[in-house]
Amino acid sequence: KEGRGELFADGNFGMFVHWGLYSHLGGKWNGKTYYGIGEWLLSPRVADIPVEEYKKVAESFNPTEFDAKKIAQLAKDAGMKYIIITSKHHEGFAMFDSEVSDFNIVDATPFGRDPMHELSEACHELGLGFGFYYSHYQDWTTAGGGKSKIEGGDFKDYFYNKCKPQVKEICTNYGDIDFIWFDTPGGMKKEYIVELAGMVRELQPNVMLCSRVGHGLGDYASRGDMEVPERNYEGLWESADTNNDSWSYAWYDNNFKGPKAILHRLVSTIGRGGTYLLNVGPNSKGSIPEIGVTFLEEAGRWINKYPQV
Ligand code: JFZ
Repeated sequence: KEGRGELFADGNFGMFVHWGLYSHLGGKWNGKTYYGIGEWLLSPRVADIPVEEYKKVAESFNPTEFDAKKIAQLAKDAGMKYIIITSKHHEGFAMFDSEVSDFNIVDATPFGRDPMHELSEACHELGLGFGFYYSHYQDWTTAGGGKSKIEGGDFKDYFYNKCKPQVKEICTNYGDIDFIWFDTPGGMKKEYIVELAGMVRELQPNVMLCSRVGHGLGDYASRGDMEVPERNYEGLWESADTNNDSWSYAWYDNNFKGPKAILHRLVSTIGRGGTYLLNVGPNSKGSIPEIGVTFLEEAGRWINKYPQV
């Protein structure tokens, strides 16, 4: 891996990981199951959990089975070239050690470790690329954040007091970063996005930004979710998909794509000139559901059957 964009030219297959407090809940709140995408549980559209109650969920989040080396090795065995993981999703919870907000995995949970640090090291050791998902606009538990459940905040305050400084942290504390996968820019003004993307490029000159950063400032296009595009596109593009139906772990979701389905989608995407970003969802304990692991390994055995030249 030599420089900017190399992973796109050479990679074509990456692992996406959705993991957060929502993974601890797994699609269930107060005994009731909410079907759909697990990471949206807190939203008014789903279980509409009060912010104060949601924050308490962190007190019992203790993913002691999280094994960064195992996840990185799985990606490698599956034939993938890099991992992109949720550092902060719309719920506002930082899955990394943050000085900016206490609502993070090191300060707010009994786990007390920084899994992003562990995973970035594991990827670097295995020669895999590494990147972060960061929800820059939506932050449902911070005043002023996009679609916040807290009334009366100012986006400017959220941007300067949380979003920008946290993005600085993820661009500073984890070595070389290959991707920042910003998402759902919503109504964010161009000036904010210019400022944020500019800071990222200064701190991490080799970073690739996906189009969801907003206002056309990305390096490559991220096509619609969970689908294999039906035609070729110009330029660099990726298709983001998931290995079952939800992005994040949901207890009821056992609809895992088998090895043939994975390979079919991978080959269809690559054959049309794209990169295939396939998501997995570790659970409350930090483990990726076993069936999903087995299917990925099986697909990888076909990919890795012939030595690389
Ligand atoms: C977003 C998130 O809201 C979701 O939770 C997940 O992280 C996913 C990868 O990204 O959802 C989207 C964003 C954009 C589209 C679809 C779902 N889109 O452009 O089709």
